[in-house]
Amino acid sequence: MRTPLRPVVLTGASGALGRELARRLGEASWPLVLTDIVPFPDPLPPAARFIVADLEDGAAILRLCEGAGTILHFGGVSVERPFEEVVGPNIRGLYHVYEAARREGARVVFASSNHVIGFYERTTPLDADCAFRPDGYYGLSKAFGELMARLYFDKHGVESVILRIGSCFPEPRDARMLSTWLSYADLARLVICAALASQVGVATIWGASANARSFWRRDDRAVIGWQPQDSADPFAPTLESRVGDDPVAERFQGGTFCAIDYTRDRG
Ligand code: 15L
Repeated sequence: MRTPLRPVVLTGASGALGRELARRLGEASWPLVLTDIVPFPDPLPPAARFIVADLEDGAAILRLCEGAGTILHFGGVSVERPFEEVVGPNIRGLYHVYEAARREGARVVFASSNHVIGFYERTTPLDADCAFRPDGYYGLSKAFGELMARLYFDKHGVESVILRIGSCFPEPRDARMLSTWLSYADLARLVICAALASQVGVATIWGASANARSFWRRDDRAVIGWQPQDSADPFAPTLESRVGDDPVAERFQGGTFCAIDYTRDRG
């Protein structure tokens, strides 16, 4: 595998996906600058540095991105939370990341989420250029991030690969994840293709493995040359019947996030 010449910043390095990426990209000797608001819990890969930083501290983010060619932005709030908890890391923090990318001429690989479209029914197949239907403040912040990517490309030429991640876990856990699961290995290959592709503009890609039950169809994966190699399908016999008892969560693509604070038609 080719190794990027300029440093690769990874925000959210101490989170579940960050740790996985740090390990896999570290094994490939990528020149990583890992950052998170909490300490990195694993041994540092040989070519990596770790810098503790708050995404809300713009000066710190600019400093740690100096010289970077790629920013893998996996930091911030990653589940549904009250608005006031989301706004700092996911809106202001995202702005700091994009300002750093603009200054350095870096590409951003943005960990977006299926929760930008969570309120589509599960029976509605989607292409990546569909309208946003966020299912909470978290999904809304990710939609803001996707629009930030568009703004910074149109105005400043900053390239982004938007990964609209489904459910990235070691294994799928329930019937919904037979549609939304992304394996760790497919995630790593996706990030590598996103970072190394020659020209991407703004490319939006469904972050899901090759799942026969997927809700998602066309996207820009050909631009970066990525194809998933794993699939949730072998888990179907054990997971098909694993459904929850909340009709709102079961109806929409975003699952349980849709049901949080849901007050419409509840009777
Ligand atoms: C996400 O965006 C979350 O970060 C993750 O924890 C999962 O809940 C996932 O979506 C999902 O929809 O399964």
